[in-house]
Amino acid sequence: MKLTKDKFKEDYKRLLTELYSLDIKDSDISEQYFTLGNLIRTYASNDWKNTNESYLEKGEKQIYYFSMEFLLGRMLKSNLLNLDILDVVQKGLQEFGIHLENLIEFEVDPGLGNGGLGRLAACFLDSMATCAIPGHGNGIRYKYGLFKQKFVNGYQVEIPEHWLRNGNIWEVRRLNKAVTVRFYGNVWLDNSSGRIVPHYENEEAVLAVPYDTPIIGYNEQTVNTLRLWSAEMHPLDDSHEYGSFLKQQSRIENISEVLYPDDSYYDGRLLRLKQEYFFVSAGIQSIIRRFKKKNLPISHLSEEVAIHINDTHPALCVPELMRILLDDEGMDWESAWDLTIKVLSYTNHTIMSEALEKWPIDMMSTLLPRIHQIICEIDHRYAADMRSRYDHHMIERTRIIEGGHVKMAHLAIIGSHSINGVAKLHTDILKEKVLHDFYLIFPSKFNNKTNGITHRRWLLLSNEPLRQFIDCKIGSNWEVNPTDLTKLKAYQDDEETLIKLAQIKKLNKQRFADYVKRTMNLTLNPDAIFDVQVKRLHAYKRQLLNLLHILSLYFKLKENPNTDIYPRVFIFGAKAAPSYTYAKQIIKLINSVAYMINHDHHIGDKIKIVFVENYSVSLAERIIPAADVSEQISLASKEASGTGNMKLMLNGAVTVATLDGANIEIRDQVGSDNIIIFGLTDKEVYQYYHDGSYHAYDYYIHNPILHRVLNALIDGTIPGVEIEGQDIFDSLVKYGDEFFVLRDFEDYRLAQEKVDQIYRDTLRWQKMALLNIAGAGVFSSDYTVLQYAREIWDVSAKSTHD
Ligand code: 4GP
Repeated sequence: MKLTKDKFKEDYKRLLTELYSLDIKDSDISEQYFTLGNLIRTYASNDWKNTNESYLEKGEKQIYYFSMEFLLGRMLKSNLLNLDILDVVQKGLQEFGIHLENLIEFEVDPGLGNGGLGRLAACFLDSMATCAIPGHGNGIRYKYGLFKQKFVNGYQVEIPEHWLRNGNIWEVRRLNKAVTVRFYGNVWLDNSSGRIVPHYENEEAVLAVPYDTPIIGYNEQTVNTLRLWSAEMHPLDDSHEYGSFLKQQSRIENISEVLYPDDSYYDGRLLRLKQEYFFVSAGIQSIIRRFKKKNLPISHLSEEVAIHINDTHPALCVPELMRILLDDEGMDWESAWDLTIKVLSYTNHTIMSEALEKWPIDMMSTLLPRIHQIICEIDHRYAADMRSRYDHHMIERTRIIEGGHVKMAHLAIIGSHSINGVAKLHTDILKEKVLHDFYLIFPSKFNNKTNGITHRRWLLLSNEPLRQFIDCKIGSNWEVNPTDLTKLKAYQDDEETLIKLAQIKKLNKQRFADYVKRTMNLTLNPDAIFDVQVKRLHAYKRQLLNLLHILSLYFKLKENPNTDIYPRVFIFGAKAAPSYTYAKQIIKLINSVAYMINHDHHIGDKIKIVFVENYSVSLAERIIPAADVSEQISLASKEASGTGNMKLMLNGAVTVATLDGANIEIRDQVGSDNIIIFGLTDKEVYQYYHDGSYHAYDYYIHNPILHRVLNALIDGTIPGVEIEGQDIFDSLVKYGDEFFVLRDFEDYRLAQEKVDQIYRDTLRWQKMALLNIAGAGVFSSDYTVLQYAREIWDVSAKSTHD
C-alpha cells in the first residue's frame, strides 16, 4: 500500500490518543504495540473487505484448509512486510523514539501447533494470499496453545501458555456468524415423508463462535481469512440453575481450551474427538451458509468449494458433509457421496503408526450418533462395492470400521478425490508400503506435493543482512520469484562474494551468541561451527545420534587434549509431547551432557552445547540465520518431508542428511558436492525389516568408539542420568534400536569429520553455502500452493509467478 512516513505518524499519534487518551511520550510498550496493531488492521481492512466482496462477485472457487494446527508465529512484522510498509513504519516510529524491534518482541508468539504440520499450514496461508488464491484456514481458537517448556534440573516441565491473556489484536470476533454444533443424544430416522429425516433428542448444543484473522498477501490486494472457532455455552441452553450452569459452561468451553488434551486417559481422548468434530462441523456449516448466498443448486458445490483435510484430524469432514447434504439438503445418497468426494482432498503427513488415528466405535456412537450412522453406511457401501473386485482380506484391511475402531485415514482416503504425500520419497512409500492396498484400489487419487516454506518469513523477515546481500548481487526479483535465486550461482567462485557471505553468517552468529549470553549466560565463540538440530523431539528424528557423536568428540578430546577439532557449538531446540516419556528422557540426557561438557574447563571453546528452552517459531527465526550446519538425520523413510531442512538451506546452512523426506530433493537441487549424505537408504531399512537381520548389539560390541560412548550412559560418567541413561542404553543395545541409531553411527561420525575438514577451507564452505541458498527457491511454498491449486483444488490463481 502507499503510505508516507508523515501520514503514518499522523495516524499513529491520533489513534494512540483515541485509544488511550495519552501522548506518545506517556505511553508504555503495550499501548504502543496495540496502537500499531490496530492501525495495521485498519490499513488492511479495506483490502480484506474488497477481497471478500470480489470473491463473491466474481464467483471464484473458495479453498478451505482444515487443520487442527496453525503455527503462525508473530504477525506484526510479517503484516508490515506484506503490506509493504515495514520501512516507513520503522522510520516513523523511530522519530517518536520508539524502536519497532521492541514492539515486535513484545508480541506473544501464538503456539497453536506442535511442529511441521502446523507450520506448513501457516506457510500455506501466507502463500495462498500472496498468490491470490482464494484460500482460507479453518481451525480451533485454543485458549492455551502448546505448553511453554521450562528446564528444571534438566527435565522438561510444561507450563500452560495463556497466549490470549492480553488480548489478540489480529482477530475479530464474529458472534453473528456463530453456528450450533451438536453432541450426544439420540437420533431417530423418520422416512414417513419418503425422504429420511433425522430427529434428535437430548443432544448437547454448543455454540461455535468464529474469530477471524486477516491473512495479508504480499501483493497489495489479497487479504484472506483464517477462521478459528471457540466453544461457548449456547444461548438457548438456559435450563440450568446457577451451580450446574457454571459446570456446564466450563465443560463446553473446555472444547476449545487446549491443543492436544492429554490422551493418556479416556476423557482426554474423548475431548480430542470432540474438538475434531467441533471445528469440522462449524467450518462446513459456515461454508455452506456462504455458498447459499449465491443461490445456486447444492449440486454445484464442488465447482464453488474445495475443502482440504490436513492430516487425519479433520477427516470427519467426510461424514459431516454427507450429513448436511443428506439431512439438510435432502440429496440422495449417491449424489451426496459423489459430491463429497469431489469437494474433499487429503494430505498425509507421517507414516508413524501412532499418528494414524483411530477412534473406538463406542466413543463415536455415543458422542456423535448421527455421524456414527453415516460412517457405518459409508463403510458398509464401500465393502459391498469392493466385493466384486477384491478378496475378503483386501476389503478387511482397507475398510473404515475394523476391530471396533473407526480408522480416520481410511475414512479420509475413501472420501476424498486426492491423497497426497509431502515429498517424493514419502509419496512413494505411501504408494508402495503404507497405503499400498489403497493405491491398488484408487491409483489415480495418489499424487505428490513436496512441502514448501514461505521465503518471506524465513528470509526476508528473519535475515535482513542476507536479504540485502542477495538484492545487491542479483536484484530483488527473487523476492517475488524465488527460483531467481539460482542467479547466485554465477558468484560461486567469486572470492569477494564468498567472503562477504561468511561475514554475514558471522554477524548472525554473533547476534545469536548475544541472545544466548543474555538468556542463558553462556558464552559462545562466533568463529566456531554453529551446528543446529531444531525440531520436535522424537526418537525417529534421532537427536540421540547427534548426542552420541558429541560424546564421541568429547571423549576423544579427553583422551588427547591436543586433538585437532574445529570448535563447534551444537544447538538443540525441541519440545517433547508431555506423555512421551522416552523423548523426555532424551531431553534430560542432552541437558546433562551439555552441563558436563560446558563446565569442563579442559574442553573450553572446542565444544559447547546449547539447548534452547521453549523452541518456537520466533526462536527459529533467531537460530536459523545463524546456522552453519543443518542436522537432518532421521532414519531414512521416517521423516515425511521436513521443512526445517528447507529453511536452513535458504539461510546458507549446509545439510548433514540421511536420504529421507525432502533431503533427497534438496540434494537434487544442490548436487552431491554441496550436501553431506550418510546412512542407510529407505530400501536398506526395509530390507532389514524384511529379513530381521539387524542386531544392534553387534555394533555396540564391535565399534570401540560406540562402546565407550554407550557405556558412558550407564557407568556414572554423566552425572544425574542414572535412570535415563540406563533406559536409553537398553533401548539401543538390548531392545533392538528401533531407529537404527547404532547402525548409522559410524557413517554419521565420518560425515561429521568431513564437516570439520571442509569448514576449515572458508571459500569451499561458503561456496557450498551459496549454492544452497541458490537452490532453495524451488522450495518456496508459493510454488507448492500453486501446484495444489491447479492439480488438486482445480482453481486458477492470478499468480505473480506465472
Ligand atoms: C510433519 C512431518 O513429520 C514432517 O516431515 C513434515 O514436513 C510436516 O509434517 C509437514 O508436512 N508431521 C507432523 C505431525 O508435524 O504432527 O504428524
